[in-house]
Amino acid sequence: MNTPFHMLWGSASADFQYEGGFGEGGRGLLTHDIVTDGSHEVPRRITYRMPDGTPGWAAYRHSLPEGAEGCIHEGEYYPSHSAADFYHRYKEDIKLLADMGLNVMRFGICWTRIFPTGEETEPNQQGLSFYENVIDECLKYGIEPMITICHDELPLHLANQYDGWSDRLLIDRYLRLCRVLFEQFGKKVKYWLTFNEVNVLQGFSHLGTRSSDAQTTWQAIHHLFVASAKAKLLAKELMPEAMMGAMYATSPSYPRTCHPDDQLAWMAQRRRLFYFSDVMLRGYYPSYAQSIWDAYGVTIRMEEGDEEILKAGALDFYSFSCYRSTTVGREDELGIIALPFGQNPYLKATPWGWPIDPVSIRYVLNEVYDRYQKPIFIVENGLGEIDQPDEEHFVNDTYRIDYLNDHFLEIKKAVEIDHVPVLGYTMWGGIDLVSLSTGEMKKRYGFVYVDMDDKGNGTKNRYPKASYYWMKEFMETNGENLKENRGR
Ligand code: BGP
Repeated sequence: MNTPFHMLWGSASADFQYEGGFGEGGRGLLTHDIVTDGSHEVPRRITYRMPDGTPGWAAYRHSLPEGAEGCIHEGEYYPSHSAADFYHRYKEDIKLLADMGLNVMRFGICWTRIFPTGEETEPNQQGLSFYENVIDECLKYGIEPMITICHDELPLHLANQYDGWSDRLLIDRYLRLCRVLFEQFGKKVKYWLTFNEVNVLQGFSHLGTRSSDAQTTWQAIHHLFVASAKAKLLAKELMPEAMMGAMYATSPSYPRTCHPDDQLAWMAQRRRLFYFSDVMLRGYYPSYAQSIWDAYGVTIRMEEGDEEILKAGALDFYSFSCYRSTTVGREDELGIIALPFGQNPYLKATPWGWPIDPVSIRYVLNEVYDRYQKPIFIVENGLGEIDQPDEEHFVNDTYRIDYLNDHFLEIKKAVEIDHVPVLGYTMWGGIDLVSLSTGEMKKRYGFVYVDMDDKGNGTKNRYPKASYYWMKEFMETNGENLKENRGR
């Protein structure tokens, strides 16, 4: 492949942060459609009503009270409803990516465009046509489409009706979606991700469960594992050439000090993270799993055949997000699956407090390859910053160029010095989109500025930033424009 470091390069997005087109083309309600906007001061919230009709709000990533049903409240702003309007602008956006010379585009399927409640037995043809058009548009420019089957979301009906992934029936509903996608797009799409950031699933908006107690959470995760393994088996039957992976949040952590107990705390934290990929890539629960279940008093209910399915359905490649690094020490409470978030005095941080650590990406690539010896796809990385456009809407984002330059150099070292097989890199939100954690538009990642504010006001017109032209040059010169120590 004649591309920098012989890899694919592109952009990544999630449907509910990017697509919009709410209520169009037969699309049903998603769990993320009931998540409001947020900011530094006002965190995102999920809206619900109690059986007697009383409205309520819960903090995003927390569980809902017993009996509550997620729903939309009049007068609230829900960013997923319009997002960055990819639904209407996909041709323009894909052309912008193609003109940069990019050759892969990762996007998430909106489950409720295909099955509006998740219960239907026949797919919604309008939803399928939309994604077919997106895929064809990519292929027209030689861009490899990469699909995330489920990016953190659920049809709202499945969350309300079955308490999300706590019910094993979700495996069947998810496989219905997989079968339709594989049959419809299997000849055109090679790279598939069964789930996004599997290891940070928690609360109503991710696992879709009302309760976030340990038993419910770990059991729901087991259902996800079985669903992913079954999806892999189905994929091999319907599209033998496909490469199946899942995505894990894999920002590294470092022991806070060289105190031996900090080292042990670090090991426990890494195990909490790799618990997910150990099962999904090796095909069985690691021996340390029992110690985690014991610590929480959890018993995983497995059905006959689950272990064989996990084994046979081990995934083909590892993919991950890596934005920042953290530190971990003996005083940290690990929580069920939460990542600790200690600051590192050696690193600068973004306005959102995310430490900038280019070396971390080389570290993760090596750590993961040592563990699994399977190829790796970097599917999320990038800098969330406050961009200041001039009167022509041009953003001179030199800070983003520094960030990318320094990360790309570390990827190059991982590939060329450490010999890690890296399949590709997709930067998060190549066209600006809504932030997942805060619901803000002002936390921007893109090469392309989208004229829109935190409440969805603006033309939504697209304007290439300085980083757009830098990335284009990176592709054209085969990475020759990288500079040592640019952002240090
Ligand atoms: C990951 C998610 C993405 C994305 C990204 C950046 O966790 O998979 O959906 O949004 O992080 O996070 P944020 O949008 O909160 O800045």
